[in-house]
Amino acid sequence: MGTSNTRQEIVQTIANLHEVAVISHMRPDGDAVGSTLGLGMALQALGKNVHMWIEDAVPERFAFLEGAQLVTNPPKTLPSGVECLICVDCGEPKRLGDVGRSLVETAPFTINIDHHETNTLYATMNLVQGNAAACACVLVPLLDTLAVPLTAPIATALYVAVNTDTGSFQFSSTTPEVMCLGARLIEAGVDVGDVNRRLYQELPLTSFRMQSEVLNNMMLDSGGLIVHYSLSIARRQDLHLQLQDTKDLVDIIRVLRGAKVALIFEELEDGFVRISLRSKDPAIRVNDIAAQFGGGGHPMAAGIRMRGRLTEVRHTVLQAIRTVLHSLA
Ligand SMILES: [Mn+2]
Repeated sequence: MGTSNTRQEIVQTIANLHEVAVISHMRPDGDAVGSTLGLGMALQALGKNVHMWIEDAVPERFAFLEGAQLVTNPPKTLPSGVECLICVDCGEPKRLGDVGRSLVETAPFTINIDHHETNTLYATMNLVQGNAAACACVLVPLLDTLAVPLTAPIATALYVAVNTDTGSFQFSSTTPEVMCLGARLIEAGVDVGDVNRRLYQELPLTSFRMQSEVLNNMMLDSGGLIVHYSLSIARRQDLHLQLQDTKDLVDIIRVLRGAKVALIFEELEDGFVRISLRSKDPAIRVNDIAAQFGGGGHPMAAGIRMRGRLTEVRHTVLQAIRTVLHSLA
């Protein structure tokens, strides 16, 4: 367990670096991609040699961002010139993927900038704000202290990060400060209409097939307090879906009236089941439930990767949620 550092300490360290790598978590969401690009392009603007790495490909949905093609898979070993590995939006090294985790272990110096309250402070220097709505919200004041001008491409990447991590500025994490930050990014040149059209109004046909599958086959539990859907390998193959197509499924069922917890169970090829959890009740902290099974995340949005058969894993996790619901009743 490392120590927490001040923004000023992090800035002084970053200012003296010449070659850095910015890395974020696998299966990247908007905050992972936007924070990687926003920080990466800002450090480039300061004249640094910058690598940007994410273990899985940048999702199609975020490919419009300027600089998105600069984000590549991390190399197996750290290039010799890289003085520091900066991890963004990543609560623990294993979320970077196997390659990223080994890079954290071997890098001469690491910096961890994040907003997961479960962050393990795994880096040499750590700047973690567990109450921040997105990692990008931690980055903007950092970039200000670094005196990097917010260009339109940098602002757009950071805007996508904040927009997606707050559910389009809808979650309770959307404080006055978050709205002010959004306003600043728009002032810096974000084309709000264009960004939102690309993020939310350009869904591929496969996404519609997936949505209809989920709506037709979702299950209710505990009198509708829990809504869940399971995707087996066989079913995914029948539907001709890639893994990436299943990412935001939990948001489709989360909106059911009366539901307090929504889950997606997804059978993986390697004998694991991937579970996405969402809570709609602050009294039900799904990251605490996820932690019982080696997972983590935020109180209202968490994930688990658990070994076992789909039906058994589902039974075990649903039982844990019923227990929590029962304790609150
Ligand atoms: Mn995030």
